Amino acid sequence: MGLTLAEKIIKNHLVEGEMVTGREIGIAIDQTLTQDATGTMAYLEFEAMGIPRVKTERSVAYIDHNTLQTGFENADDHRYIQTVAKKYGIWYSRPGNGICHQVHLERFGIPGKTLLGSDSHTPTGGGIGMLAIGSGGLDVAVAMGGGAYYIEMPQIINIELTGKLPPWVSAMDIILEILRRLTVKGGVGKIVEYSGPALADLSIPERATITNMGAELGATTSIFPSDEVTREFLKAQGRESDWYPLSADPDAVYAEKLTIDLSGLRPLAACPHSPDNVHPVSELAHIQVDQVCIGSCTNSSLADMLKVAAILKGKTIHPHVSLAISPGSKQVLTMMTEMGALADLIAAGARILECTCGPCIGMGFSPPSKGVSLRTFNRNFEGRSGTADAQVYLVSSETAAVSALQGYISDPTAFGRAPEVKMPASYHIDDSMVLEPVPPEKAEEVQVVRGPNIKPLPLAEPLPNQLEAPVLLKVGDNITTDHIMPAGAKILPYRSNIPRLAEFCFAQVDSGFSQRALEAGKGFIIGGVNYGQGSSREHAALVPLYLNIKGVIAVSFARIHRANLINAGILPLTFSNPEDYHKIQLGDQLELKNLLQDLDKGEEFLLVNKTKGISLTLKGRFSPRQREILKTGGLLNYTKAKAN
Ligand code: MIC
Ligand code: SF4
Repeated sequence: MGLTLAEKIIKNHLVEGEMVTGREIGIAIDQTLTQDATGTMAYLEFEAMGIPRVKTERSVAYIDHNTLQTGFENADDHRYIQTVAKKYGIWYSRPGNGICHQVHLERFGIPGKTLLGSDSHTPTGGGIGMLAIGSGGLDVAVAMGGGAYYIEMPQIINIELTGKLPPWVSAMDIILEILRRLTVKGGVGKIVEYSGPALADLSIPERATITNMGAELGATTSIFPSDEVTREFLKAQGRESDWYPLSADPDAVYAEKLTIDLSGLRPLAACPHSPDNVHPVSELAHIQVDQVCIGSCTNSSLADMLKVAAILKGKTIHPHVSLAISPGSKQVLTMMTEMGALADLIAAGARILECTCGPCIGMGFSPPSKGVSLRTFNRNFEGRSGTADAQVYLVSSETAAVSALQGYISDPTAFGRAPEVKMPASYHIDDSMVLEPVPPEKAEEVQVVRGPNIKPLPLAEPLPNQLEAPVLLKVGDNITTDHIMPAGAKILPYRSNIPRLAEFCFAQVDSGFSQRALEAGKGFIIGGVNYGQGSSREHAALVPLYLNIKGVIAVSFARIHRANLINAGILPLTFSNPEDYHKIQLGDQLELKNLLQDLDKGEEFLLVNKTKGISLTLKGRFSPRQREILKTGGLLNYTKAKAN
């Protein structure tokens, strides 16, 4: 029986377990990436492990998220990351060099390699045939130390792309169509593998848009074959020697198969407040637009910028629209400058932002009250833009640019001839903004500089056998990590200061939660379906840990967040019968009587709701390794205990 593309890479990197769907496997990690909003924590964790140097082939620390620097906090974190990187063997991509996923694709990604990143959009690397996975910072720290990365062997599903994209329809519309069909839970426990005749016409930036936003499906990762298109891209990046051909065997077996005829696609938009709330742009044409943002790790390539510039050239954006453009990298910005596109954008009225995440994570450029914001980004969760009542729509660069001119959400197919942009045969290559670490023998000389905002890590305690605690919060379905631990310009400066960050935990959902939890001293959270979807931020587990949360009981969990809870020593359990969700209320006193025995015995846990006088069965499918992690009090304690 033949192998799928993902199975081939997993097989080559398998260090533990069997490639049987649902079983835990350990894979060796070749490359890691961090960004600054998760990086400080990841490097503090790496330092705590006491390993003198990273053991990966390449680890890169990017500064791209927290760049507003409205106080000393972000700048201190950057300096900490710069010094820690220099000392421990990590390449440091300076602020200004670009968004981690864009730069990694351009300069470091290699087909067939594994990449683990402390950012949920790490699967962007799947665009060039890497097995690129997002995780919490602690998993990245362990991988930097040479440890394997553990996941449940995903199902591999195939999406075959046929036909040809019509004019004005783009890769963003392909992934929006997939989100429309599969929803934000459709990819959970799965790897999405792309194939089909249409791939010959899909450039690497287009493929990367699709793999990037595969994160919104909840997928473990998404991957394209490494073919001639990949070779051309790497050649244009001066890295043809990194190319390696990779594809699935012709007789590979997939768990599911879906075919999408690109010829039938139309411009689409994800409407507020979920990336899977997808509708044709033509049906939204009456909606007036207040702001348009073009960029983010989803659509900030040179091709995007050139297309937008061609659409705006010689025109001025609509009087009631504010347009922000954040190019994905220094390479993109340099080339759009050299090619004249930047001047066209400025002339049309665009506000040029840094090559960073910017508005995507609420780092500035928040919309006005009740404002409609059209963004080429990947997430439109409520409040994420920094404006609680903003209405955010996710669209392609083409739809965004045309709408910026019209002042209304506009279907670009009604806008005349689509722009044709020709990509250069070679990109502008200048890696001078990526700093090399010192050789191991010089590491002693490097002083790691810590600012006053960097506070110690919270550490979990081993699980007790009897756990009695009240329900401190009950939430509904599809709770995102942006609900649990909001981002944005006001809160992000405290990513390395858990006690301060804790004040904002669940702030939009229940402003009293944080104080209540601190006072209670221990407690449970009750969640619905897909609890913890969205980002990889381990702060959404570390802060609840600091706030004494011992367990989260939900109908189901998103993959990365569940792993982060276990890593933090917090018990994630699900209801055996989803209807039991209704049998627990805020304030109920819950008891897990034989926790350790239940944990060792199997998958069932007995929960007594003392307030209601009823018993329920809960489920927790844990691998032997995860049981040990929970018993030892989190992955950091477990890793240290193992090393000793
Ligand atoms: C995001 O898009 O939500 C982020 C900000 O990039 C996060 C990481 C973080 O919270 O720092 C992610 O996607 O993992
Ligand atoms: Fe940055 Fe937005 Fe991409 Fe997250 S999704 S890495 S915040 S650009």
